[in-house]
Amino acid sequence: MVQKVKGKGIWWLLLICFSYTAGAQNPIIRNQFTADPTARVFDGKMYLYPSHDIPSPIERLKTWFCMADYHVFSSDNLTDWQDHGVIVCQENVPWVAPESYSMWAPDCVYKEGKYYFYFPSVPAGENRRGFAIGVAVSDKPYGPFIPEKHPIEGIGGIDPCVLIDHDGQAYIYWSGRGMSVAKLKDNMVELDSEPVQIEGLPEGFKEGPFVFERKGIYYYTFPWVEDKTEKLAYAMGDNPLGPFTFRGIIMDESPAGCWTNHHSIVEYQDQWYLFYHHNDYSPAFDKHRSARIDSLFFHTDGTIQEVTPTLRGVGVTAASDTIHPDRYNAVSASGAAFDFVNSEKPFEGWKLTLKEKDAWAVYNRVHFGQAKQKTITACVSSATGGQLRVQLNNDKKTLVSEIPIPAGSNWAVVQAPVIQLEEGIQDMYFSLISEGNIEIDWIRFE
Ligand code: FUB
Repeated sequence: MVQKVKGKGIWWLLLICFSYTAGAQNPIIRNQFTADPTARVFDGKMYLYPSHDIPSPIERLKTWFCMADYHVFSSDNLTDWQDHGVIVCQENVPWVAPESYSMWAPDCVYKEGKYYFYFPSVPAGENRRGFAIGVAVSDKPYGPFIPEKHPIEGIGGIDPCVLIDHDGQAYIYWSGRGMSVAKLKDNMVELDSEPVQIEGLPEGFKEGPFVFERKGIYYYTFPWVEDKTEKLAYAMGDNPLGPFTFRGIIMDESPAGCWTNHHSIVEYQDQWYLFYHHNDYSPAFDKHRSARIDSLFFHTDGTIQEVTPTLRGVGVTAASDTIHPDRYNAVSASGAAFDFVNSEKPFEGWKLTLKEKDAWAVYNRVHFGQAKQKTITACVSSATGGQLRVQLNNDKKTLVSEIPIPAGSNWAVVQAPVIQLEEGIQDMYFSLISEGNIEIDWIRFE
């Protein structure tokens, strides 16, 4: 239904809102669960190899992890992600137990023209117990991947991570029965040394190793339970085989209680990023997780600055794209909150509620180009009606627009003229300047 209403320089365009899916904010993949995100840069493009949580079709896993396959995603800007579809599934791996639904955290590396995708799962066979780690090989980072017939001999465990050192030697790290490492042969599918335990790590449950090198320092990073749930922690060393020296926390426990975290750390276009997961789309069940990204910085001595998880994530949002203020950088101490638009359908995303006068939210990095936008469009809902002020969050608090929100019981798309803008990338400040209670799904500029 579309209804146009005109009044006082404001155009109202009332209709049922469509839920737009834009990238750039956390979580980054918005139509399926994506856990254990391993990010790798191949040919100047970011590829994401997560595991794929699904609601369990079998009783045994109804309250546990359940994963049948892997998708791969890619992005040039960390904002728009392309889903290349399923690259490996439990049915097409000869050694995996059918219906084990245990395609856990993977990794993928490139060596001499081939992409090697490493993944743990449960092997078939009556006497087989626990997890093994297999490999699938492709000519392209997005497949098709051909699985090896057997898992890697000599590994029992989960969460593979492969580091290829400057001399071409590859190392495989995994967890399960301790935290292990071994050399890989040139063929990348067999061990070339006996597994050894990583030395120098703190006591407590650990899994999900991710190892990378920067400026001659090897970083051994891992989820670690020091208290109640997993933190991301790290140790530093000067050899891929260790020993490592424990250096502290990369990301603290989730305040929302998601028990696992699992990550990767990668440099892209001169910026380091932490990929990790959180149960954004499934607050009541933490085995349905979603990949996130935040920027990561090093101190001058090479230690890692602790990362605070954000809703805003990374990347720049085009002013013409849908801006979701519910993925804010900051909000007022009271009167502002986010919630699902439709709690029955979490993938429809969130809304921002401003529920008292002067409640506000800040959303950073919107690109206005030459600032020629004339109209602001917002998808809003308000039982009371209210007045939304939109400003740039600069020293002058440039007034971009004021949008009267009509009282009503449905979502409505409203438009108002742009008063003033500035060129380039700007931070936005949204506030309720009247009494009332308004909800905002998205905003964009034309
Ligand atoms: O996704 C299943 C398991 O949960 C992973 O293998 C662990 O690292 C944890 O994230």
